[in-house]
Amino acid sequence: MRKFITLEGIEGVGKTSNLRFIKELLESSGHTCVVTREPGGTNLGEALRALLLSHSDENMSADAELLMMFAARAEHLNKVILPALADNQTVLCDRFTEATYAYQGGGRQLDVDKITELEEWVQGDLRPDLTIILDAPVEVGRARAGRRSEPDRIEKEHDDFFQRVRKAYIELANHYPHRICLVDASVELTAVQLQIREKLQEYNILDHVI
Ligand code: Z5A
Repeated sequence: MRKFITLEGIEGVGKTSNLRFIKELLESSGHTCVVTREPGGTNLGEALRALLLSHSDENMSADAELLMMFAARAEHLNKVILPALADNQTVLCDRFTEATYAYQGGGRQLDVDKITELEEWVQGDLRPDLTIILDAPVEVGRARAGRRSEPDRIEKEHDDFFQRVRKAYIELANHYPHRICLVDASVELTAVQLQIREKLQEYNILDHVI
């Protein structure tokens, strides 16, 4: 019954809002869920997250950023994700490696082969059973996020950076349709949640009768 499900998208598209909804749906169909996030999810991961998002090193190199994402991920996999899956629990993760392809590959324009090499090193064969990408125009996500808090180091990037991130996400969904899907997140929350429920059924994570 255990599944590994990740939620992705540009800032402000509603990942946090929809994680709770997905958890409740999964639990109502018998899953025991561990909800976690990247970068983060462990003491070391949260410390790396603070470094990655703070303004203390505005000129952090793109390579250092990439390696810190995977350092946090290695710790997260070993301490949280793999033990939970081994214990037959479903892991629901706010961002994972698809974020690295989108932000460091698309946004920072790093060589995708470097990301693939790190992915294979850190994860081996492990890939999420389903990645839901919440997709919305950059201006929609930014307007929603902007209403809430001051931008962090990555959120301070310009619109063209986020346009590349969004494009990379869409390309990932087109490349791996058997495990990555897009949901239109530009519509109101209940309409987003309806699509998420349908995707969970389509990918056989949820029964069709719930
Ligand atoms: N990052 C990376 O570069 N590489 C990696 O490998 C990884 C991450 C793993 C931290 O991510 C940063 O790390 C992120 C990418 C980078 N930087 N950026 N940008 P994060 O996930 O912690 O932070 P975030 O992307 O900035 O997420 P967020 O701002 O927390 O947004 P969200 O969770 O997607 O949205 P939300 O909080 O659920 O919703 C935002 C607001 O919109 C809120 O007021 C909601 O009530 C509202 N909302 C939500 N849905 C709707 C709808 N449908 N209609 C209207 N209003 C809505």
